[in-house]
Amino acid sequence: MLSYKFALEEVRTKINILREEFQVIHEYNPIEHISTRLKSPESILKKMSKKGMKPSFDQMKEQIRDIAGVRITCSFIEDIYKVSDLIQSQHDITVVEVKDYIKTPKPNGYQSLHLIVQVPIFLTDRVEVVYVEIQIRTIAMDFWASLEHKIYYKYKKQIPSHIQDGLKEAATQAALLDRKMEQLNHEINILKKEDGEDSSLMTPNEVHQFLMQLSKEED
Ligand code: 0O2
Repeated sequence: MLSYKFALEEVRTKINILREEFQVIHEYNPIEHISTRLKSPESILKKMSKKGMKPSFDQMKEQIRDIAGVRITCSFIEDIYKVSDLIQSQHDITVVEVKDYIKTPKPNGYQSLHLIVQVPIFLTDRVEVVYVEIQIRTIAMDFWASLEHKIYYKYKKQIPSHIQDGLKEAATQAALLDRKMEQLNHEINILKKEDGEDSSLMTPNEVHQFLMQLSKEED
């Protein structure tokens, strides 16, 4: 578990650097909150048995890819994709899989962008490559997922259909709220530009383009 703990620390540091750099360049912070968690051994074993896997260490390392989990809560949906691009462009991160539950929400309404990445951990005698799952979502998506998780995510019996419908409806409302806030933010940004505010600063999009360009030039 130590390697997973180190991997979490490494990814957390990377994200904090991106966050601070954004803040300095644009006086704008696309990340509201970062949290990390290590999956408990009980939860790992449960997941392995659910997947029909034998409890072997090698299989666990290869197939349970969310033992180290990072959750990033962003302000707006567009920030999710910016943060995702910036993480994916880091040289020592290998992106193994992207699960876009925002473009294609789960049938229960769950929305989030998941990146399954590999990060190298430099130990005293070797380099280990460790899987980390990075979940990126808005505050509204996080609100829904956290409460849904509390309400029934791991409920073992059949969920009554009116509760399923209610949660799906709540997910739709959360998605509408995200779109509304994003639209209001765009409108305010246009007004700010018209008023000449922020004229010396780059827009979040320009910052993103600039950082992507820098990372390409480093290649
Ligand atoms: P916990 O308690 O958060 O650790 P796969 O690896 O693709 O075979 P997996 O791992 O279920 O299957 O992948 P998926 O569906 O991308 O889900 C990974 C994690 O996303 C989950 O981890 C949850 O944290 C979160 N998640 C996925 N679906 C839902 C959902 O419907 N509701 C909520 N609240 N969270 C969800 P764990 O291990 O299932 O749970």
